[in-house]
Amino acid sequence: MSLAAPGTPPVAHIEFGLAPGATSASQYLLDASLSHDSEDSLEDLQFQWDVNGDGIWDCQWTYSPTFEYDFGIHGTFESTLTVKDTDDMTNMTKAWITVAEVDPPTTTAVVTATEGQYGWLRSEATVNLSAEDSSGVENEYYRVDGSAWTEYSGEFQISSDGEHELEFYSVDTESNHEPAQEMSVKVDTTPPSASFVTDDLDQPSDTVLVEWDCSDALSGVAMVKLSLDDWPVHWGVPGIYDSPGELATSYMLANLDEGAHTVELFVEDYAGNNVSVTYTFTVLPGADVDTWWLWVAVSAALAVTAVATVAWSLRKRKTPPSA
Ligand SMILES: [Ca+2]
Ligand SMILES: [Ca+2]
Ligand SMILES: [Ca+2]
Ligand SMILES: [Ca+2]
Repeated sequence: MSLAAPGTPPVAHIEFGLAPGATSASQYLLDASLSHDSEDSLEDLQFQWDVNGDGIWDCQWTYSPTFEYDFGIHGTFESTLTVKDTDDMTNMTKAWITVAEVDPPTTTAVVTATEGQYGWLRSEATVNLSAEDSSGVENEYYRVDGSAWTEYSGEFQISSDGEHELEFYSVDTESNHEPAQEMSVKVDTTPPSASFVTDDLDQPSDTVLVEWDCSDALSGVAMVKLSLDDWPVHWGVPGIYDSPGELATSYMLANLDEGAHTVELFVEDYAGNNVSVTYTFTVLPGADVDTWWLWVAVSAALAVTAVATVAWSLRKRKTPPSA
């Protein structure tokens, strides 16, 4: 009877460092690739890890010599690696890993611009970022409307009209990444459009219906003011921003004096941009009798006549024929 020559146990070896692409100082890559065995090649060795030193294996036996682990908290951890060869002979080694700090920085964005209502800005927006961290801030990053991330090196501008998405985050000196924050930056530097629909230069009546069109493509029309000869005669506000009401698009001017009059339409959007348009017309001589009232008076007279006629006919029908 002969015994096979006994093999020797493998030699276990640990290397470690931050995992590639780590977003926290506690995300590590452990590497057992320098482990070896006299009889077996690296491919035939199996590995098992207890990275955080709590006495519980953090994985099953695996042929992969690398293992990613996130400690999640700061502290010093006793990491254990066990290596097994094809003879089921094992060996163990340890390493101590210190996670200094895991709290990400906190970044604040300050947007400076001329402000309107409901978050709308009517000027180019200037953005300043500032970040705080107990271990120190390494870098700040930002991007606008999903473009490539840019390293922050001082204030920057968002100038084009529109509802922009600003994102920003910082990384501390321990490689802890702050989750990106989002902020809406709404820029509207374009005034509303406004024009009168009524355009007759001469008006034969002292009652004039003035009609207009107005709109705003970005923040929306917030207010309409109509003035007659510099006196405000009509104010219109649509109300609640999210579900605005209808704005009037006409106004009846009555009892106008003969001669020239100017109406001014002033329209403002929610960002605070405004536009004014004017319309000048002349109430012709002899128009001081309001034709609308004249029409009412004539109609009333006709109605009275009609009622009187009906009453007279009914009365006549009820009268019995004379004997
Ligand atoms: Ca061996
Ligand atoms: Ca463990
Ligand atoms: Ca930190
Ligand atoms: Ca606008």
